[in-house]
Amino acid sequence: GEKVSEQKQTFYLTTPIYYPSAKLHIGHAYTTVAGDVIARYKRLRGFDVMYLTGTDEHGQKIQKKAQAEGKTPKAFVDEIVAGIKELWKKLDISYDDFIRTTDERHKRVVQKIFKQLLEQGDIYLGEYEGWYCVDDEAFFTDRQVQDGLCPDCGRPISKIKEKSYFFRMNKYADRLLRFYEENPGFIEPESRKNEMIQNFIKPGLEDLSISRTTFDWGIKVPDDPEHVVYVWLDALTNYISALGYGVGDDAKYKKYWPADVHLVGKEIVRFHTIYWPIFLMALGLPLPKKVFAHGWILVQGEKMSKSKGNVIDPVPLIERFGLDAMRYFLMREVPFGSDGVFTPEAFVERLNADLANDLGNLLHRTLTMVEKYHQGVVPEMVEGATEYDEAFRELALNTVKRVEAEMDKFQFSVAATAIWELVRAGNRYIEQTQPWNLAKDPGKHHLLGSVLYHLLEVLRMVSIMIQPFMTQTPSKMWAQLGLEEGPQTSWESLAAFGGLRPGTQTKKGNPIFPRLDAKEEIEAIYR
Ligand code: ME8
Repeated sequence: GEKVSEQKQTFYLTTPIYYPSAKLHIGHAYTTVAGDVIARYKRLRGFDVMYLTGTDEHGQKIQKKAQAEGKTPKAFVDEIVAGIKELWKKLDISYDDFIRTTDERHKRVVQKIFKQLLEQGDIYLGEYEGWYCVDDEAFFTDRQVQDGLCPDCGRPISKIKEKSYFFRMNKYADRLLRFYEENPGFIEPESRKNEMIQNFIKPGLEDLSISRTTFDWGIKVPDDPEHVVYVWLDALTNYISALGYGVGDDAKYKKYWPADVHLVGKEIVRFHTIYWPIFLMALGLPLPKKVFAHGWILVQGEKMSKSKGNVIDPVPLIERFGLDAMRYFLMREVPFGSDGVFTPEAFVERLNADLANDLGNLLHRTLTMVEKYHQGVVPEMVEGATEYDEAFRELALNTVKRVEAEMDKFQFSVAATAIWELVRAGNRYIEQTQPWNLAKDPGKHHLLGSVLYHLLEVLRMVSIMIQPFMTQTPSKMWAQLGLEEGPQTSWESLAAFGGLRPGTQTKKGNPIFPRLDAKEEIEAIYR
């Protein structure tokens, strides 16, 4: 048999499954890139990663949209899902599986779960009366609805009355509170937890309506085909149906569940930290280790959303500025957990400052000097060549530690900032050591070589650390630094300073991030 100690530690993470009701925008890209950054980082650290994304395809809204376009719901979603997969390809998203709620593998699990919960008495048949917003696929109480308008999107909302299956939520409220207490890291950021407790759990959880008879684009309730399962029980189950839970081959379920983290936008944290844990408790299954709620990307002060028509499409930005620029900006600009604003000005400014001036410049300057002063060959490092070396080396090694700590906390923007502090220190080190002056004195040639070595080695370390964020730049840097992917580009090689082998032939190329004409580029984005 296998030895447990030789098995890799697993890491299972998920994004929300998105509604394929329209083309996705930069907000969806934000969550999915963040997930990809985690997935890539964990793989680099030796984990056996399972990264899941997908689509939430049922419901009245999609049925109506399809009808309006004269298509069957399935044909309608198939087209959008194909576009979503294209987008993830353009963003280099390394997902391991893509679950669709229309997949047979998913439907079977939802029906099985429904049946079990009904037999157990957690679900009962009753009557639902209330407000339902088709656009948000959400139900609201009388108190929440004013002037017949949806409290979320502001559109007219209708009152409906129909037979419905209900889930007895409140039965699990105390257990849920105890779980929060015993698992302090379950909801992040912490402020979201208090919101859940004060606004939803403490006032008492209402029984949750989990079926509908007013439309039929959904998973049929077993033995009562007039009903389709209402969206959240269907949607949330994706996180285990994708692993084969409960039907046939459940090897993946056994291997990866419970999830290490569900990434979600803050507007759906309630469903993930109240409904989902309660469904799992009722099923007697372990709960996910963490739900991380990130903030919103705002445009002109408002949440970007399909219904407001203020969405930004990432594709033209990728095409004009490059994939790595897009990924870097998304992860660097906004602290994960807070809201952030997208503006063309900030975008172009960030690319010019961090990518062209800092990183691109450091690589290009360094390789130009190595070519000019050392025939393009990596020199030897000598101890104590300049008074700046030790601090520079220490900063490099400390940066590795900081990046590791921040990545483990999903603080991507802090991790990226730490890497860029090192890059800027590299440019400063050039000013401090003035290699061009050392070059004038033949007796100092070994000192000059050592300075260049420090710069090249830091560039190597940076190229390794940026891998989760950037998927194209590291190999471009390696080509110029004369490195091949392998031990010298592994995360483990960051443990000590000096992994770069003297004698390696570098190969200077064009600047990897040319400076942008800010005015022209900003205007181009506005167009
Ligand atoms: O809610 N800023 O799907 P959805 C940041 N199907 N993130 C944003 C964003 C923005 N402006 N806009 C969207 C659903 N997102 C359900 C989920 S899960 C079992 C079911 C991201 O298509 C963010 O992750 O409306 C948000 O939670 C998600 O897209 C909502 O996607």
